[in-house]
Amino acid sequence: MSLLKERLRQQIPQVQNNINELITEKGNEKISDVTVAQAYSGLRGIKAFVCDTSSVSADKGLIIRGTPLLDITHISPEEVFYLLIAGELPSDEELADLKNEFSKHLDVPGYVWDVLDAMPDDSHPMTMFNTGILAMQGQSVFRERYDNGMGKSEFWEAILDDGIRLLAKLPNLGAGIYRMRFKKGDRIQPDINLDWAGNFVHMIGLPDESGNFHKLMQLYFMLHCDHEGGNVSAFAAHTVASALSDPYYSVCAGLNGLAGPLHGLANQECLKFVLGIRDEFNGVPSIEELKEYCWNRLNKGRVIPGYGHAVLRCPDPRFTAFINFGQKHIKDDEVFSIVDRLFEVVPDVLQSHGKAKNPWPNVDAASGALLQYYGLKEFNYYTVLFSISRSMGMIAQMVWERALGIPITRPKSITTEWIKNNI
Ligand code: CMX
Repeated sequence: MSLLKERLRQQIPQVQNNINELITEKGNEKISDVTVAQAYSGLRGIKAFVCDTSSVSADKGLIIRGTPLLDITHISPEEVFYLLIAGELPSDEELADLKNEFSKHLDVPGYVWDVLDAMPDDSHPMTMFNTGILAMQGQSVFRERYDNGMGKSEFWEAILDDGIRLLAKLPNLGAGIYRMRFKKGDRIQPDINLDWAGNFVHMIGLPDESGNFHKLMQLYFMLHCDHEGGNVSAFAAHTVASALSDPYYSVCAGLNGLAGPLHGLANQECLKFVLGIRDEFNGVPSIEELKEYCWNRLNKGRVIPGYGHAVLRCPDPRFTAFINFGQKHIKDDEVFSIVDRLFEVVPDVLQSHGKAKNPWPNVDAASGALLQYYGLKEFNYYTVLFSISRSMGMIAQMVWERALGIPITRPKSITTEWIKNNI
C-alpha cells in the first residue's frame, strides 16, 4: 500500500468523527441565504457545500490547506498534490513513494493513440485530451471494484488508485497530443527517472538547455492545481463524481468545463489578445495606445481576457507568481513586456468601464507570455496544461468526498412562476 494511502487510512476516521460532531453541534445553523437575483446569476456567492483541499479568499486568492499560495510557490507538483490530499507536505520518504507510484503508471495504452490519430487534423487539443481520458475509462479500478460489489467505505481507496493512475499518465497524454496535433514528429517515451514536470518537458521535446522551461512547468503545474470547489470545472467534476461516475468520467466532465473561454480557455484567448497587440503596434505600445486598444475592445462588447474573476477582488497571486518568474528570467521579452504594461493599464480601464466587479488580472493573464518564450507557441494548446494540473485538485476533492460519504449532488431548482407566486 502506498504511504499516502496509509496516511489517509489513519486520517479519515478522525476527520469523519470531527465532521459528525460538527453536524451534531451546528447542523441546523444557516451558512447562506439565497436571493432571487442570485438564483438567476450563476449561484454567485452562495455558500452551499464544503471543500477542504483549498479555499479562495477575495483579497488573498488561493490558500492551499491553510497556506497562502505565494508562500509555497517553490514546491513541486507532486508535493502540492500530496498537500491537497493529506493536508500536510510529504516527508522525503513519502514524496519518493508517491513519485514511485506515479512512475508505475506512466504509459498511455496504444488504443488511445489510435483513437486520437483517427480524429480530424484540426481537432482542438482539449477535445483530444478529454477524448484520450475518456478512452481510458475502461481501466477504472473504481468501476471494476464497484461492479464486483465494493462496499462504500472502500470507495475512496479505489478513487485514489484511479487518481494516481490517471495523473501519472496525463503529462504523457498531453505531450503526445502536442507532438501529434502540431506535427512535431514521433512521440517521446516517458523516462521513469524524471519527475512529473520534468517528464512532460522531456516528452514534449522542446529544447531546455537552461533548465528554466522545466522550472516554469513545475511552477505552472503547481499553481493551477486547485481553486476551491465552486469553479466550473471543480463543481462539474464534483457533481458527476457524486453520481459515482469514476474519475475518468468525472475529471473529463470537469475538463470539458475548463475548455470554456470564460474559464480555462482564457489562457489561449489571452496570448491571442497579447500577440494581436504586438502585431497591431509592431512591438510594445505606449500606455496611451494600449488604453485606447482596450477601450475599443470593450466598446465592441468583448471581454479583456485574463482580467476579472467571480470570487477574487485583488491581483491573483498565481498571476503575481508568473510575473515574478518572468521578471527574473525573461524581463526583456517583447510579449512579456506587453503583459506587464497591460497590468499598468487594464485595471484602471475596467474600473472606469464600471462593469467588472474585479478589475485585476487572473491566472491566465501572464502564463502564455512565458510559455511562448520557451518555444511553446501554439496557444490553443495551453488549456491542456491547465488541465494536467487542475486534475490534481479534482482527484483530491473526489477522494475526500467519497471518504466522507457525501451523497449525490441534487440542488432544487424553482420556476419563475414559483418565484412570482411564493415570494
Ligand atoms: N472584461 C470586460 N468585461 C468584464 C470582464 C473583463 N475582463 N470581467 C467581467 N466583465 C463584465 C462581465 O462580462 C459582466 O458583464 P455583463 O453585466 O454585461 O454580463 C460584468 O462585467 C459583471 O461581471 P462580474 O460579476 O465582474 O464577473 P463574473 O463573475 O460574471 O465573471 C469572469 C467572471 C472571469 C468570467 C469574467 O471576469 C470574465 O469574463 N473575464 C475574462 C475571461 C477570463 O479571464 N476568464 C478566466 C478566469 C480564470 C479562470 O477560470 O481560468
